[in-house]
Amino acid sequence: MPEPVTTHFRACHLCEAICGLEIKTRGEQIVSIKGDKKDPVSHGFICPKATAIADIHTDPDRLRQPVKKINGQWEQISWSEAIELTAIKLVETQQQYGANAVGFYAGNPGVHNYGNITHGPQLRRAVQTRNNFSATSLDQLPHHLAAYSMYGHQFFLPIPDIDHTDLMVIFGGNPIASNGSMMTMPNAPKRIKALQQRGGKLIVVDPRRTETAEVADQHLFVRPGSDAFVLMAIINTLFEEELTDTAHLSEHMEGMTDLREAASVFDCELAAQRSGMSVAQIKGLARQLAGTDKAVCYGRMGVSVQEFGAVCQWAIQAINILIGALDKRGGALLTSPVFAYVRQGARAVGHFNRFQSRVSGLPEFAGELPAACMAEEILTPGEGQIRAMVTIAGNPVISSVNAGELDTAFDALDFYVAIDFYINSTTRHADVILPPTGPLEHDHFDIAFLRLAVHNSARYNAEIFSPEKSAQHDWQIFNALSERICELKGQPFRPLPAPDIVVDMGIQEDVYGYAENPQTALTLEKIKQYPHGMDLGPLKPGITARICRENGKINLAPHFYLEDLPRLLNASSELDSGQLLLIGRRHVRSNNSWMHNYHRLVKGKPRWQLMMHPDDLADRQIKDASEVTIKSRVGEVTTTVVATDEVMRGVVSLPHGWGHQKQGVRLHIASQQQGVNCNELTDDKLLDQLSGNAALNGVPVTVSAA
Ligand SMILES: Nc1nc2c(c(=O)[nH]1)N[C@H]1C(S)=C(S)[C@@H](COP(=O)(O)OP(=O)(O)OC[C@H]3O[C@@H](n4cnc5c(=O)[nH]c(N)nc54)[C@H](O)[C@@H]3O)O[C@H]1N2
Ligand SMILES: Nc1nc2c(c(=O)[nH]1)N[C@H]1C(S)=C(S)[C@@H](COP(=O)(O)OP(=O)(O)OC[C@H]3O[C@@H](n4cnc5c(=O)[nH]c(N)nc54)[C@H](O)[C@@H]3O)O[C@H]1N2
Ligand code: SF4
Ligand SMILES: [Mo]
Repeated sequence: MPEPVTTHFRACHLCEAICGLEIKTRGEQIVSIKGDKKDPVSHGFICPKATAIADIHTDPDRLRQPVKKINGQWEQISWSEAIELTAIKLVETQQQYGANAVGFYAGNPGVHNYGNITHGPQLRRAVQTRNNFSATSLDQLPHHLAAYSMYGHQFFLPIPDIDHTDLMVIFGGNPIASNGSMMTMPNAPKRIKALQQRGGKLIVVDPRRTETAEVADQHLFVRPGSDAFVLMAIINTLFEEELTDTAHLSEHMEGMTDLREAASVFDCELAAQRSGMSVAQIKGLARQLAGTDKAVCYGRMGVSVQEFGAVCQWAIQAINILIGALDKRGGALLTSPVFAYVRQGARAVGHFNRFQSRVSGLPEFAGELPAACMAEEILTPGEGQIRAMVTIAGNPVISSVNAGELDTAFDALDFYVAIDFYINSTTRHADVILPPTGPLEHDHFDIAFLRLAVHNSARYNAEIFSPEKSAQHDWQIFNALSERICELKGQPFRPLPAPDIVVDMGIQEDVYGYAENPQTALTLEKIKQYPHGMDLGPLKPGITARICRENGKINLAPHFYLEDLPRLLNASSELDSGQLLLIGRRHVRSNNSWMHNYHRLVKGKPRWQLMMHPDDLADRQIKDASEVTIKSRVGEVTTTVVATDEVMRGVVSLPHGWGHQKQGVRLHIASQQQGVNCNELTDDKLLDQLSGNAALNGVPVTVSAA
């Protein structure tokens, strides 16, 4: 008798779309992975990455036991030895060189594994260092800075109500490939189609005619890094042409005069000159946004991860406020997740620039320093130099700026422990690797992305496979390490209960819990009764009661944005200089740096090449499909070029996440792929100086025949 087939429902943890999956298993085998048609938000949609979860589960390269490097060779060790060794090394380093001699880097997948969110801070408290880094400052830090300074809470993130809007303007986002970001919207293609079918319009502003631009009603090319001029000119136009509509918020905001004055120097002619867009296009955007009852402006990686990311994200919030989109159906709304979010009455959550990085004086945000300065903090001698690193679910040697220098930096450490289940370009430098359980071996609750979703829902999923007896979840590793570190330091320590208990307590304390209404109160037990997810309805207005600033008002003009505008105005005009600018790109079959080890995702047409405009190639007498060398201030790589007018003139595009060929990487399939690491070109000194966020887009490069 073959074993019976069991059906499980579970959220996909790979990207922000958190699609519902239907996973069938027989014994220890995965029989199929399909979309869960009954999921209240994704309705059965999945992308090609979902089926690769089976490959992660069975991947022979995935570590299942701690390993220690002895004379350059990896040896398996017991969990107790691994925890003891790591705790002692970290504590000794701090005792010898001071608290800040230990650094942390937390990568993206930790946000998709809720035990990292509930228990990660505990390990940071046990260690206590200023040198905390994460992928946030390679990504969405400008969103948090705007949320904190304008609304008083770093997670006060209004989400575009794409399911009800009639006009969406996207600056630098490609949801058809990414499935949305800071906007959990599974099935981007269908949601965009629905918007168009109800007579609405999608406009995309992007230096590349992306997959999203292809389906949009209008695509406007923009020079990388110049969006801030365009956005400020839109604000200026809204004021000049008296197109603002802020009646429903007027009691709840301040700073309008300052905003108006600041924007007044950004006329459309200047913005056109800098961006390559036309005055008519810029004015047209302002007029359409203001003239459409349900309209929303949204900006993502392209406008966050560039030299003026903070100003861009502030300006986008300001535009949504000025056109009356904030807190309106079809505009931008705050979500109502079940687990502890922006609570009514919460005051000033987050902080900024309380301390600065040692070498370059970059600002902290919420206790983290910019990832762009991690290498120099490791390599620059002096008091406070990082001598030991802890990385959690990350691969900065591929994902972070100036990867070559970072590779050198990780090699120079006295001690390095990685909490990760792969030996990748970064973790190959580790002394100890502590591998957590695989994705199907632990339970799942989306703390982060249920907060960012375009439709409210809640979902808890139990583990699908029991892990091996000795295996440890991420949160158990955090508990064990924290406990031993505290013991060695003589600090008090209280272990946290399992993540599901932490979440249950959070739910019960919050708006869906007992505090509000004992009859309808939600608990995790109740949520568990909805295996496909519990539908909590569309996003609703109600922002004003949740503003977290002391005076209860939205600040339209936080001073540091105003102070950053001269930097923008003084920025050199690359459009005139003919400088080539490098941007990134994402593909639906790829996910940052860690999904290239699965045959089903890397097969087919190569997609790691450099894209370049045919006229730019002709100018340099370079042939299509030839090998080219791309150089920046910090490095160079050689790869194949493809001629395409998908990118505008003066712009070249190379995707990130590739380049796994380094010695010692144990990713058998990924290391055979030809793609190069584009972050060997991105520059740690090219930053959004206000927020400290890296500028991974708009990097000046030269391209020549190899
Ligand atoms: N040039 C350029 N660079 C970029 C970007 C870009 O657009 N252009 N994008 C940036 C962005 S937005 C991001 S978010 C970063 C991502 O950068 P990182 O977060 O540094 O890198 P990832 O590739 O996501 O890291 C994946 C690692 O996490 C491990 N992992 C997976 N699941 C788990 C788990 O459950 N527990 C643990 N402990 N480990 C796990 C994997 O084994 C893998 O080694 O890259 C950034 N880098
Ligand atoms: N398939 C897939 N999905 C993913 C990921 C993945 O790696 N693969 N990563 C996930 C993560 S961690 C994130 S953060 C999200 C990111 O989600 P998105 O931001 O939607 O994804 P990107 O493809 O980086 O889109 C950025 C766009 O900005 C454009 N751009 C570059 N520079 C500029 C500029 O100066 N101005 C303007 N206006 N546009 C510019 C690029 O051409 C690109 O189209 O995706 C998530 N989803
Ligand atoms: S879009 Fe793909 S990778 Fe992202 S959650 Fe859905 S199935 Fe998973
Ligand atoms: Mo990201």
